[in-house]
Amino acid sequence: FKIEAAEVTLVRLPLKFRFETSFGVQTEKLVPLLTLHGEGVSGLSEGTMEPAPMYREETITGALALLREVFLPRVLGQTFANPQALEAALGPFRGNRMARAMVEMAAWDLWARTLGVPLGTLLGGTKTEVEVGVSLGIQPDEAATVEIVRRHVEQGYRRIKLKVKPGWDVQPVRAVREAFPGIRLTVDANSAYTLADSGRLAALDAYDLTYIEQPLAWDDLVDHAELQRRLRTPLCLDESVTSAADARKGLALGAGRVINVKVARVGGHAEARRVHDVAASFGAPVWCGGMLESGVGRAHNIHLSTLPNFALPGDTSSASRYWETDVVNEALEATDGRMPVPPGPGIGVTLNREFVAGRAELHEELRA
Ligand code: OSB
Ligand code: MG
Repeated sequence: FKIEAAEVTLVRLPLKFRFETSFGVQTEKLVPLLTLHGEGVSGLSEGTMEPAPMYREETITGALALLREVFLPRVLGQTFANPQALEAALGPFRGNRMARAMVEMAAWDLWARTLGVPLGTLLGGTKTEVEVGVSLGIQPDEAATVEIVRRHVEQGYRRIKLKVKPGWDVQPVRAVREAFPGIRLTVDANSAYTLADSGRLAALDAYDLTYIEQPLAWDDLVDHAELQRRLRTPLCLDESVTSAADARKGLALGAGRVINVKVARVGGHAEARRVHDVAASFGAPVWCGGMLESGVGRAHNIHLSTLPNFALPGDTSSASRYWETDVVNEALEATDGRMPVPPGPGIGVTLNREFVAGRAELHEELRA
């Protein structure tokens, strides 16, 4: 397929909830969107880098410059046999995986649409719906935590993940576990702890957590392996895994027993599938993480989650939790913790062009 033109759009969306994590508080989302045009169809993707390098090192400002000056010029006007060939064309570039993923993911959508096949099917997935949980931000107190968990358990979400940080960990977990003895419960620290906190983290062993997500540094595997030796609860790696090679090293070291796969963090769908396969070869389940995506990123996540070793519920909860109005026309809503795969070719959603145009803070068109 030939990539004839590209559009980069930046949209600001107000979040319906206040999302507090160990990084701080978030109340809106800046969404970079990429559309690739070619063969009479277009492919869509969403960048998951943030304005500031808090989660990982990439930023929206940096990504937009890279797309404009390096990555898009490398693919515009070119013809590729398949998305893997496009991935190889970007292969010489180091790091910046979220920015590269924008190009790669839009190419998968474009290619799937030219073939008239759902993206999940093209990736080798078979599910028609995927199990999802919810990621809940830090609440003001234990009563508010139990209350918000109750609301989401009642909606049928298959797993509750609580954000934690030093000084707010055992308290919410104990309160929630006492109120809901049977739920699948996890915590996510977003790298807020060090090995010196291993006693505090070991106290969480008493609450039957499915895993503790990314307790230690964003670029660490070695300390996670030491921590895993001190805990019964499995560790789940998020920030630390940017590739299938990282996944292999992390699982071989014993740095964790579960991997949160975020397609953009690892550079796109082809690498996400390799992470999925590596984890399967270790007998480790993966699940699909989220970055508060709009409907474009959410649809990509759902399609990726149709692969078989996405064996634990992901973070791709209903779009209506996040947005009053989404950037796509289709509703992406879970019922009883099951998210239907949007049918139709590619990622199965279409841009609400009028809404996006009205909200665009930047819009650029590029050609070869
Ligand atoms: O660590 O999984 C994370 C959101 C932004 C950055 C990092 C993370 C998250 C989430 C939210 O946990 C998941 C979602 O609802 O999309
Ligand atoms: Mg995480």
